[in-house]
Amino acid sequence: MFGLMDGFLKNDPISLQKDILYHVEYTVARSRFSFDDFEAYQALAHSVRDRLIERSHDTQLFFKRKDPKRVYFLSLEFLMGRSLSNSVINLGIRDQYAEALSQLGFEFEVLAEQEGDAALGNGGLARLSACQMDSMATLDYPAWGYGLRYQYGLFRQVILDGIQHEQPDFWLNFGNPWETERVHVTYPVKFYGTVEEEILNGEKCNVWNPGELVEAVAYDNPIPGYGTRNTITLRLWAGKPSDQRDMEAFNTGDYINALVSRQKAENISSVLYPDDRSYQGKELRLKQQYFFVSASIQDIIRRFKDAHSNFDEFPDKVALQLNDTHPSLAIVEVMRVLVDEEHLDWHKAWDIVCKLFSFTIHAVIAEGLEKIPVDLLGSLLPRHLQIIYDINFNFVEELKKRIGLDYDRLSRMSIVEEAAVKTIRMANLSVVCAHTVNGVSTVHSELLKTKLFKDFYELWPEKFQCMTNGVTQRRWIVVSNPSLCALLSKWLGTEAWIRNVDLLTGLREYADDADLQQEWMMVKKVNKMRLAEYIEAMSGVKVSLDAMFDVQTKRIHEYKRQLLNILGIIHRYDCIKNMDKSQQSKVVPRVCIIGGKAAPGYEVAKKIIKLCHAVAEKINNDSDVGDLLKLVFIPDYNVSLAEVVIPGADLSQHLSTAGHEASGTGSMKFLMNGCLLLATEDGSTVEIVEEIGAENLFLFGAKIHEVPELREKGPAHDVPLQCARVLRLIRDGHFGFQDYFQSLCDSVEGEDFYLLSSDFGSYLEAQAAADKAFADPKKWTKMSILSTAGSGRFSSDRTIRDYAEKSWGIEPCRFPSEFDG
Ligand code: KOT
Repeated sequence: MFGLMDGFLKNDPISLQKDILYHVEYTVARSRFSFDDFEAYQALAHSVRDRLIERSHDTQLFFKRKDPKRVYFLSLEFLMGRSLSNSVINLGIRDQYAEALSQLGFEFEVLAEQEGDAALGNGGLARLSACQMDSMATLDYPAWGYGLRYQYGLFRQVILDGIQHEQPDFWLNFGNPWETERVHVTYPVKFYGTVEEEILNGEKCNVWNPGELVEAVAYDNPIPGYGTRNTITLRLWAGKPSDQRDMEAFNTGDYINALVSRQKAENISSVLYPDDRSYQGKELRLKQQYFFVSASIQDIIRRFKDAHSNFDEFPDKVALQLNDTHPSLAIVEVMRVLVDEEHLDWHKAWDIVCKLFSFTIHAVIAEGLEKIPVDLLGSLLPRHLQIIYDINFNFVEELKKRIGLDYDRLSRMSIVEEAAVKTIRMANLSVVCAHTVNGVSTVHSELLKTKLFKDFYELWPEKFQCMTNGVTQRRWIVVSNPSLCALLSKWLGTEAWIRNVDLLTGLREYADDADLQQEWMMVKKVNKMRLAEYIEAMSGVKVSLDAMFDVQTKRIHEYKRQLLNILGIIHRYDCIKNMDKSQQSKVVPRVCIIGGKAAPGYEVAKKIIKLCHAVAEKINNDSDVGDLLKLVFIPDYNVSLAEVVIPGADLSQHLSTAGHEASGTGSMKFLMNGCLLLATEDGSTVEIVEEIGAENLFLFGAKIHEVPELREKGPAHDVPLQCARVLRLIRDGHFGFQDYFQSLCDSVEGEDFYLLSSDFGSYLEAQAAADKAFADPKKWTKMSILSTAGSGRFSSDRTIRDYAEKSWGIEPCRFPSEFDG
């Protein structure tokens, strides 16, 4: 007999084939006798989606029955990339699908390439959210992700003559098979208008009469765990015109304007802001923040009220995670709902709200903290501004009792900044309310305590925690590096490391084993071949597989110092040019690979991209240099490209000026893939050194505590000769565009805020050490094995356990099933 606990859908290759053909015929509406790769991908994706939906129903029903405390992860950005391979691997049915497809005459890998990236985020913060969702599902936590369903994701980067151009990312044009539109899950979101005091049941209360109403519609994206039936949901909101308001407008006869205003509603969720860290006080951005916060909070409260009637229990059932300050209006929104709509007493409501939130900061410097102009907030969300003032009043009164009338400190800690433009400090609001505040690496968390939030730390030391970032080994090894995955399972004698990555330490005992080394090098070679093929197809540059593949891929930022890398490459080029043949024969050949997007308005970053292209043009066409040095820029770097680039890298560079990178997560992905790091002692690198030992990577540069003094020395400090020579080559026009590049050179020889010149010598030494190690394959391979072996601590599984235990207070809630792998 068929039991309700059995899955409805079968996963043997024949059943999968039947399902794929069903979707070809009835979902994609093509003949099952004739369909192309893209149509096959669509049908395949729909058949996978069916299985995800089944599991997510089971998971939700189970959660409902158990009613555990849930965590709601609020983030304005999720950088999910592709879903197909990740889903079938987590479901444990990749091989069955591959077989089913091959009998139909298709190759799984080829179809997987048909999928576009879901790029609903900028960089580190957004990809971290995606990794954390994977870990929350895998570890069976009762979790939800909430965000915005942008119609246009992060811009596509197109390079013309070395200059970055931005083009829209029409990612939804061909439909998105992974999401389900929940037409019945909609909430009204209010904007503008006025607040009136009214008497209700003899009590004074504030009533917000909005000037604009927009409907939020839910789109659910299933996130399957690995080795479990649990499948959680990432719920993304899209703006839709509110019929209620529209009918009024249409009835007044203003047909055109009524239609235009419908369009405006959709604009709210239309575009992702492409700058990850500057706040320009844009109204649309604030609207986006409130829109997603309001819909999410309504949804969360609705779910709570389905099972509970007393808000005293709210903090026992709900944990709210703020991913940076972007969702921090949630604090104010919950206060508003509890006080104005649920009619709780202010102090009781505040007491509840303070038990709900944990707050993660990703910024490093005070200028990175979000501030919202009071005028803007007051016009868009008049009631929220009142509530913030009230929160601040109570806080400052409390503070005076604790610290006395230290006005400087009081004004630094105030949520309201009384400057020329009066603003709300969202980070202060979040620290005041959250029960835990965390940084994303040990050094960053210390920095928060000693610099950014020193005043708050002294007041509430117990709030401050460290949750070092991590990345998911499912995507960053199993999906993107199948050869390494197979090798790891073989040598560890188990696949258990995919759920318990600490087992990778078991590799250490074989680090000198000649057989493992041999196989390890083969795996790297396979991955380098894949990357080399991509490079040739994309740029026409042929690269030698014997060369060291040296990669720096990340957003282009001055503090990340791609410029230092390029100056180093010019130095290498200059050295090779000045060598005789016998000296040249000793040079370790390099393929330097740089990739990343610059924010559209970030002129300096765009100049760095142009310089990279100009230098590449010169080097790659110089027959004196040949295979000894190549430089390629990979345009439009995104998650799916990272899946090709990272496994193929021998060396990766993480060059941030010490004290500027909160954590860095790219380095963790490279580390897992046995790529050696060349890095400054910044962010999470400090912890990587603790795990793998300083002898297994190439460290260089000023340390965090040395930076202020070096900066003090300022423009007067000596530019080392080697650096000066490289800058002279640029200034003299060796790479063309002489005038255009002068300002980049000035920045190094002038203020040198990011300390390129003072770190240059030590950077070259680290590069020389890397060359030397690469020339000794046994040594290099051992270092590479030890890198992977020591990467366990940087799994997002560990990060999520940290959050669950130290901050959210939640327990796993695993669907009991014979199917749970
Ligand atoms: C966002 C807003 C203000 C300031 C900084 C940010 C920010 C920081 N966005 N992304 N990040 C990166 O977040 C990653 C995940 O924590 C870190 O690894 C990385 O160091 C940050 O730069």
